[in-house]
Amino acid sequence: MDPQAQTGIVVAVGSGAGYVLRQMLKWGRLGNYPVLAVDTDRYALESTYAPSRVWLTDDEGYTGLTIQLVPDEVRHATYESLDQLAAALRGYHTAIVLVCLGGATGLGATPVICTLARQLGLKTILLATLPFQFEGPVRRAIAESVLDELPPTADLAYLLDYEEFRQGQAERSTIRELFEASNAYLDEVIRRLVEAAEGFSLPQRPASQSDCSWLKVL
Ligand SMILES: Nc1nc2c(ncn2[C@@H]2O[C@H](COP(=O)(O)OP(=O)(O)OP(=O)(O)O)[C@@H](O)[C@H]2O)c(=O)[nH]1
Ligand SMILES: [Mg+2]
Repeated sequence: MDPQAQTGIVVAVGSGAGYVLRQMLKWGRLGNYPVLAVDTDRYALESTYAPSRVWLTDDEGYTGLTIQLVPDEVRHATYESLDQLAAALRGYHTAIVLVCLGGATGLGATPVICTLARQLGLKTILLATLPFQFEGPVRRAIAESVLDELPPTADLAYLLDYEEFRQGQAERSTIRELFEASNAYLDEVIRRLVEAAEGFSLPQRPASQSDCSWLKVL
């Protein structure tokens, strides 16, 4: 660990995690805690409004132009962006890495980013989500396919299965309400992880105090 490191950083990988981060920044309950957004999708990346952002792309801007990415292309683009990622992560003592699994970017980039963070001496805490059933079997299968290989790239890994989380929501919740509820839940979990990593309380308390029982340790 860097003896100079004063604080950790929250890292959102992929567009799903970026939407969560964007909402968290809007709520402002993290205060000025450092955040980093990482994505292949340039538009989604910019719309997070995160002060620190890394666009995963190769020299030709290839990934940002592709409509349907595959994880191997993303992994390649992540390796191409390693210097930028290292510059964004260096000097922090902890990385709290959020990935919403289901697409190619989170899947391809997260193991590379967690491995890099650990190599740089950051304690690396991974928080991954699994897609809702209504997103279709393909997304879920893609997400589940990395549940063995992803956790060992971090020091500590937590999983939120959206489908289990849905059981705790009102029966007739709309898709929009379910994503909003998961954003609020992840906001709270991340703030608790920050508080645990830092040993201090963030200034703003959440409106609701939901418990962490939907989380699994991987
Ligand atoms: N909490 C929350 N989760 C979301 C939101 N939007 C998407 N997700 C979740 O994020 C998962 C990944 O979504 P994508 O944005 O397609 O994934 P990606 O990592 O950017 O990958 P590609 O776009 O395929 O390169 C989805 O399957 C959803 O479960 C959101 O607004 N809030
Ligand atoms: Mg995306």
